[in-house]
Amino acid sequence: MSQERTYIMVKPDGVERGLVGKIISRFEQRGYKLAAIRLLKADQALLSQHYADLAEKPFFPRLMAYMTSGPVVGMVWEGKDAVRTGRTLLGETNPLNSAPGTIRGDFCIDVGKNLCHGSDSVENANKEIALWFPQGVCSYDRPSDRLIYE
Ligand code: DAT
Ligand code: MG
Repeated sequence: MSQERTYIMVKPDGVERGLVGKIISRFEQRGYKLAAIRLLKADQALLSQHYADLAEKPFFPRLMAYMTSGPVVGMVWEGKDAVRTGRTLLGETNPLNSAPGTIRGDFCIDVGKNLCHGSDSVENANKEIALWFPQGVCSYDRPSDRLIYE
């Protein structure tokens, strides 16, 4: 079974709106395994590394202000196709394009308050996991895997 991992983060609006549990539930109920979780107020330095690819975008200063406005919950979820399916569970970048049933499609409206982050490739997932969890993640056996994977 694939041990692919993805970095999922509840943004400050999600934390302040009390949606952390609901977002965790989406991943739990789908069958993914929690490998790490952390609540923190991220600083500009950390977020600038996380969003390095977007540094030249016009919305970057607003994105930084949003992401430093309160604590975030960073998580690592593990399982088959975790990166691609994690993005599917989140929905589209612009919540207005997100289907009902996705996290963004169910809980938000504006792109600048889109609740959550999910890695967009396995390569970026590995970089983001190393950035947000330099201490490493948790490896453990989960007996219920036999009920989820064939
Ligand atoms: P995603 O979070 O879906 O991977 P992204 O990596 O392109 O999207 O952008 C990171 C975040 O930046 C996104 O979640 C919200 C913000 N963002 C992206 N495009 C934006 C835009 N056109 N206006 C305002 N914020 C934007
Ligand atoms: Mg992205």
